[in-house]
Amino acid sequence: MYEPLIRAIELLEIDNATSLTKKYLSENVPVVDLIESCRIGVQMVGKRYQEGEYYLSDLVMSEFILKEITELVEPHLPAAAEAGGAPDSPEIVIGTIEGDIHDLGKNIVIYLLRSSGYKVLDLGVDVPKEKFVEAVKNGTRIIGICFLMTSCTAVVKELIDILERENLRRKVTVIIGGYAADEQTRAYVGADYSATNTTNIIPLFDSILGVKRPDFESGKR
Ligand code: B12
Repeated sequence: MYEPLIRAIELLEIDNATSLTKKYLSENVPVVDLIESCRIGVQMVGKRYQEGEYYLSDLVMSEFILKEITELVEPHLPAAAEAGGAPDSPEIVIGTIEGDIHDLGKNIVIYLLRSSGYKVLDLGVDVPKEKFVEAVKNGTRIIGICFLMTSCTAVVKELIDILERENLRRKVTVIIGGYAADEQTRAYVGADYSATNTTNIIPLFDSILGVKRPDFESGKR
């Protein structure tokens, strides 16, 4: 990972963070590693906020920095056609669960999936669980549920319980992602997979959908 970038984000040094990003992009570093460094940097901001050192305005600043960086990185993601990934893949439905409005990570996941050839429907933020259930009824084989607020764990569990009750659970692969979606939570809510960092996202979807992609194995992206 890129320590100077992690540190610049942690210290909310926007100019430093964007110029480091430009430098790394000009050196053709793997985009996924760059984004993962941003995730770690912003996580450090969250830690300082939790410890009372940073304020809400600092969280907002980290959001701003991450948006600037995403704009710089986006043109460096391959177009879906070049990625040669999964042209016949089923549509993946992703949203941030009700009660949660965090979407930076979700949006990054969607960029990465689309640029790897996957079809993704973005349900947005604060999405009622019924919307996910409806998507499964409409034939979606994969749903991705984003949540960073631990208070949303119960809602995600309720959603998966509804899928069980309505005999829909076996028809769909459920992936949870975001700060609150660790392995322990995955086991508790009854999801199939959890994804809390950038590097394993595309390999995870590729393995679920049986897509072989030599680029990732060679670390090119
Ligand atoms: C930026 C930020 C904000 C921004 C959000 C901007 C936005 N548009 O998203 C703002 C300022 C608006 C905000 C608001 C709040 N926040 Co906030 N926020 C953060 C912060 C610092 C970073 C989140 C982030 O964007 N990370 C960067 C991205 C890239 O990482 P990521 O989301 O984890 O996503 C990656 C992976 O997890 C994964 N992934 C994510 N989603 C998905 C989905 C799928 C399907 C898959 C496969 C993978 C995947 O891939 C991504 C790429 O790497 C976190 C700290 C943290 N540790 O997460 C706190 C944090 C999440 N916030 C927190 C809090 C408390 C709040 C507020 C309640 C504050 C307040 N008092 O109002 C409100 C929440 C309102 C609400 N109801 O949702 C707490 C939550 C505590 C908890 N345990 O519940 C945290 C953890 C800070 C802390 N340590 O206290 N926040």
